[in-house]
Amino acid sequence: MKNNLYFASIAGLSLEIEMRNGSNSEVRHDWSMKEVRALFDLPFNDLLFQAQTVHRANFDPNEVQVSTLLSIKTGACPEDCKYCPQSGHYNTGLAKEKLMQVEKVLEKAKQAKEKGSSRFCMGAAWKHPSEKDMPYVVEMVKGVRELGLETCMTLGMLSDDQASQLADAGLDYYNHNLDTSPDFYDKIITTRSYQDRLDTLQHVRDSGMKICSGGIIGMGEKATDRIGLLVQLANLPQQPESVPINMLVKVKGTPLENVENIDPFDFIRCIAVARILMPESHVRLSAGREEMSDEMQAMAFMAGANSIFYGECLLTTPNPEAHEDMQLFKRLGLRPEQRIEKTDDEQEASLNQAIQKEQNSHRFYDASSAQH
Ligand code: SAM
Ligand code: DTB
Ligand code: SF4
Repeated sequence: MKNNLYFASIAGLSLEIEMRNGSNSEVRHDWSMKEVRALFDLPFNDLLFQAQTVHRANFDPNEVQVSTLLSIKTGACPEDCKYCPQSGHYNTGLAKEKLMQVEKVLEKAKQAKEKGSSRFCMGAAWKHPSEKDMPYVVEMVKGVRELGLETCMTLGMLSDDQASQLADAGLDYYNHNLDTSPDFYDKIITTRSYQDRLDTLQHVRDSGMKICSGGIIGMGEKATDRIGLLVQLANLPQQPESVPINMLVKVKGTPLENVENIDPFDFIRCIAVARILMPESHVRLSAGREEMSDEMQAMAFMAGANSIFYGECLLTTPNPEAHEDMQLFKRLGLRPEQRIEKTDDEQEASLNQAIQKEQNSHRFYDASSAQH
């Protein structure tokens, strides 16, 4: 196996990054703030090259996982997250809605599948689910699974027992974001602690479900807070399988409505560093795409993002229209990642296919062969 060594020297700190061609780069859980700062300080092109190299060692660089979101309970949330249009603490003019009926949720899931989504994410504006709501969300998970979609939920904090109930129902992913660094956290949320979030992630992990956890960039945080967030995520005992990187959607009526815009290149740097720190995770270019140009999104994919939310609405705010995304995919030669049901026989077949693909793979994307 051929190894490549890349050297970078920033502010007196030498970094030696080893890439093994054709195999996964190492997953580490001991990233220091200093090392991650050094990645952020790399010249933009060097950072993107490293991120692309890690991306290509672990994923098909032209495949993007596609998820659709649905708000199953909207607004009047008791939490005070300063970014959130659904918090009951701020007047954002949002129409509140009670928990959606199971049949309605399944109808929406069916539509998402018909549009080409492979995962259906259901979100509720709760501090945590109540016991009376659990049977309904369990029915939703079972129904969406029966449609052949991957399932994800984000319902706030979970107890051990609630995580087990969801895992038993077949929930694949639970989304619970760390949102920002431990230091900046209490400037953004006071009603639930960072430790509460880490505890929920542990309950999700213990139940056997996969974790989706990331954060928001552009809330007025400092560079060191972006580093702090990514270090927290990467150094979890097991890295999240899915890492949503949201760019703040500024909503009128929230305390963050007038926060300064983030430099788009700084946002791309966050994607690239997330890719390098969490080489085997799907990094999702999450909220905020409505404000991004096609070129900025293409750069995010180049930096290692390989998942998006698809469909004209996130939970309560707009997202690009589905046809716009498919046009962008076509222009960039990207393909939606197909869901693979992992029964033993199928898994073996997909493994053989993956090996075949590896044998035939080219290191760089050949645009001329993608014109079909
Ligand atoms: N209520 C649940 C919770 O917070 O755990 C689940 C839903 S909540 C809307 C899920 C995530 O959406 C938040 O953790 C936050 O990272 C993201 N989010 C909410 N409002 C946002 C905004 N205006 N811009 C970007 N991301 C946002
Ligand atoms: C995540 O990290 N981003 C999604 C999902 N997880 C649930 C939510 C984005 C919400 C953006 C604001 C809204 O539409 O209400
Ligand atoms: Fe509630 Fe979630 Fe919004 Fe926070 S982010 S206010 S917990 S819906």
